Amino acid sequence: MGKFYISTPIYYVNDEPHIGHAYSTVLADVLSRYHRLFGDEVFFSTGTDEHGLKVQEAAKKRKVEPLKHCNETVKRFISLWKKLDISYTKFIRTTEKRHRFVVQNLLTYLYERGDIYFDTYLGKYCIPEERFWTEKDLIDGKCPSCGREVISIEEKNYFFKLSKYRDWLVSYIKENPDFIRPSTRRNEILGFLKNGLNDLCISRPKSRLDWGIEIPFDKKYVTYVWFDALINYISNVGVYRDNDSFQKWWPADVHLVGKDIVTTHAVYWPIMLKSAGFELPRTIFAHGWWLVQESKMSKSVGNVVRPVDMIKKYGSSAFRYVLVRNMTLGSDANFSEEILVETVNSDLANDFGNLLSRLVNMVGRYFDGVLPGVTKPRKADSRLQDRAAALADTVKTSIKGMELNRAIEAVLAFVRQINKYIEDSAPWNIHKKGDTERLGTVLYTACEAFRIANVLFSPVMPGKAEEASRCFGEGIKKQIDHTNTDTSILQWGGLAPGTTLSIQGSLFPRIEKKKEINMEMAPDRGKNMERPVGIEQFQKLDIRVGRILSVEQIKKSKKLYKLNVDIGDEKRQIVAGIAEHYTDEDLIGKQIAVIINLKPAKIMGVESNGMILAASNDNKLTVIGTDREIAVGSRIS
Ligand code: ME8
Repeated sequence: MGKFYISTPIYYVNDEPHIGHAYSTVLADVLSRYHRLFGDEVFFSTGTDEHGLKVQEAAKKRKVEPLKHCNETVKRFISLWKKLDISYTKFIRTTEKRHRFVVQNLLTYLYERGDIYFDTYLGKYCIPEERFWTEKDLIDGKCPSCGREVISIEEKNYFFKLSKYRDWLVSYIKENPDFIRPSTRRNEILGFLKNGLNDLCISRPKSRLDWGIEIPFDKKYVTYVWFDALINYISNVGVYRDNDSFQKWWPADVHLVGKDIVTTHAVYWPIMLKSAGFELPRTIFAHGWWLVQESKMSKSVGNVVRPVDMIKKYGSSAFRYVLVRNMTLGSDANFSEEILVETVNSDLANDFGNLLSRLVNMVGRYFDGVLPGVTKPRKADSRLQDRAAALADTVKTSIKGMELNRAIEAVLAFVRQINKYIEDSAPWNIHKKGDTERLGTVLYTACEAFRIANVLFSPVMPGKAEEASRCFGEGIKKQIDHTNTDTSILQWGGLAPGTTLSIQGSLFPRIEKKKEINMEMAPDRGKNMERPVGIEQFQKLDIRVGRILSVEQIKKSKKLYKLNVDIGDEKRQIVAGIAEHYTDEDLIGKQIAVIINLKPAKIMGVESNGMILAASNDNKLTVIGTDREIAVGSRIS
């Protein structure tokens, strides 16, 4: 039995949790449950980030003390995690005494070791993001991360020597390809480190902000909220306090984060650990962004999705399923209730839920509800059994590779296979012929295959999987328990012939589209097009200077070229419809503008990973390039 330590970010308690928070936490929960299912002992860490200006200001707005504000808001997170069936091991709040003790201990250690020093700071500060920037980081004088105004600040502060560790970090990232995943984020961080690394200001004078952990060697200061927050990952498993636990769990296997906070996790955090003499986490995995109507959720736009509303309408299992099924780990995805309803109706109501009621009904009708046994299995029966065995391995491999939606697709494909097996075997005809032995064999085989599919779906939908398993009796129901690490439940033969089956209504009743969907939330592309684009939306496009290295005509297409384009850190294969406008000689060596963070697509069966920009007029296309040489990979903004 192995062990697996996974963490979510700890969330700010300035507001109630939204779908993004729900997603990261559900994802970590699903991974935790799969690991337990495959026999691992799991530590699943989550919590709340309660210090800093954001929280202080939220409390001020509500005219309550910060701690009171935190105590109230944290309840909304904890209650949501309960509603969402989140099986975390330990919840950490950064205002807890045990955490403060760890942060202060670590600060003292780093200070005594000479990696923290006192200096005057001159910089630009973004209040909402709580981050300092240098002049050259700014975009049009504004915060490069959120696009808002920054203020100039000059003050004395404590600094952490990030710069000292830059070269070490670059080599570490290069030598450990799995340290930052997916590779696009890894390349981003390597790009960020290319231009040097400034030391990090890790204190805030209490005169400006006092809601934080006091710096142990200077009472006039509190700790920068990010420095305090990152430490949660070691403090929740007992560093400095519970050596056995710390030795057992650290280093973490996966820090799951959103792509917004990769720099803090992949630059500050490893250096903090290195300086303190601790091992580094094995992987920092950045998932993509949930968008609503193709845009970022924001209160002012009014498109924030409240997880509590979704759970109330559709239930925890359906909501969890849609979250993990509809986002390829690492890429962005669009959330809409319409898509949710479609997914639930097709995968869960039609394929999965229906199968269960068909099976239980047939056993009811043909065998008085008592599960028959197998006699003389045929090829079709053993094929389904073999597929069940292979399925557990496929799911296991996908989970190890963090390809969650692949795992789900595999289980769903198996469910469809069971449906097909039923159609092909046609138990109703066997019944007419009076071949009870054959009928029993088919129904047992299908029920057992369903049981295995249900077990393999249970990490995604623990609530509904438990409900489904109840049809097969108490013993089977017990299998759907997140503390269960008995892997034998994945083996064929778990159902005992002779068991009485029962059904308690439809597992996933079909959802009537019109009745449930609040139309304001449904996608409305037409309206979207008329809306002006904000700077944040534009900044989401990662446009770089690329150089065309080779050109190849795509077979059977007059218009398409397959290009190999150097974009600095990597080479991309891009399909472009410019074959009628340029010869390969025109293009090779040309510097062009490339959107590099476009979802990969297959065009005429050829993978295209990015898009080159071109202007069109009267059916003529002109590729957009640079008017003088500039380093490949330079950002266009
Ligand atoms: O950044 N789509 O907390 P936070 C997907 N306290 N995930 C999303 C999302 C979206 N639209 N919006 C948020 C902080 N998330 C710090 C973290 S960790 C030591 C400190 C998720 O409340 C995603 O995981 O702003 C993102 O990284 C996190 O919520 C940010 O939560």
